[in-house]
Amino acid sequence: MIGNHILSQYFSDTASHHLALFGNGLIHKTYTVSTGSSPEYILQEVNTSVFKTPLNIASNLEGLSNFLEQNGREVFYPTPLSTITGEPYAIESGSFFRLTPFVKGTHTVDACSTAEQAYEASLQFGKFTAAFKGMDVSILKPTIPRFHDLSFRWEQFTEAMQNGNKDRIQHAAKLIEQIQHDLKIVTRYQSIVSSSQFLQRVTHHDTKINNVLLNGEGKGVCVIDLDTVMSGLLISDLGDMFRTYLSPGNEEETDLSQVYVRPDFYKAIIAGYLEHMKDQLNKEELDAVNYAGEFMIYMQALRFLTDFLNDDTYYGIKYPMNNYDRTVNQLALLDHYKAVTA
Ligand code: GN1
Ligand code: MG
Repeated sequence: MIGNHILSQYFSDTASHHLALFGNGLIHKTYTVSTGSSPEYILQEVNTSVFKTPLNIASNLEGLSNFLEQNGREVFYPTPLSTITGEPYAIESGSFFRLTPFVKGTHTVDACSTAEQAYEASLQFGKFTAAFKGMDVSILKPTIPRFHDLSFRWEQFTEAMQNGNKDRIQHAAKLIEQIQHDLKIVTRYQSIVSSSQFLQRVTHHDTKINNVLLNGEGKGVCVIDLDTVMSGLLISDLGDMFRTYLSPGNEEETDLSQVYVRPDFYKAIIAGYLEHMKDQLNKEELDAVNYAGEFMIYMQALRFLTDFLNDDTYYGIKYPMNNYDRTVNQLALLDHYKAVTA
């Protein structure tokens, strides 16, 4: 258990600070810090095998806040505090820790269970991106290189087909065929990235519902978890909301009768996103709204399948066929999605 030696890099007196493990995040280890009965800070140990350059995250956050300040704009999101010596992280035995204020009166949900929640979350992600209109996004550094680059994910899949586990390749023959059958999703991505009509904007890249803080009335307060904020495309943020809010069953669901698209949630995501973004999107981008869901659902199926073929080196698994089942799940969702948006 980490202890007060980390906190002492932030506070001169840590005698009354208590740490408790918090949440169920798969990537970072998270703790609450309190001196009384309610949490006052969130302490996170950054997973440096996923985020190999934590200083890029800090540099991006600084770039964002400089832009807001210089342009007299405001959008609220919690940002890490500096240590007593002015550093963005407390470093201990090579591990990086950061401390962020806990936003009082807020909570998160792990599943999107009403269309109102879908609307509230989507509105917050659109508001976040919209606040940075006009920013030179080339100053943002990649925190995970080529994270939502579908051509790169396709290359990784091709590589796994050559060097991956032979038995698994054989076992997954049907899924591989389905993936290959949809190659046009990759081709459309390639035409989008080479088109000058698709603007690079400040993009969150992890628009799951639990990355939005909600207040006691269930209204959205702000987005959190800014590690993957980088320059990116509309299809990433909108697409991952479609991928993760539309179906009542999530990506772990093996009962496929629970995996389908709720049309009212679909409308709510678009309405929420456009609330702040409608004036910024051009015709080509608006025409790609439906493609966004195909793009993200397909990319996730591809990533799960690639990891399965590579003997599960990236995603945590709970049982041997977990990544296989996740691929089946995402391909089923893709079929439903295509049918609803055709
Ligand atoms: C990972 O574990 P989580 O929810 O933070 C992944 C996302 C995937 C998601 C699929 C850094 O996110 O891109 O969509 O799993 N994040 C990273 O569950 O790879
Ligand atoms: Mg996350």
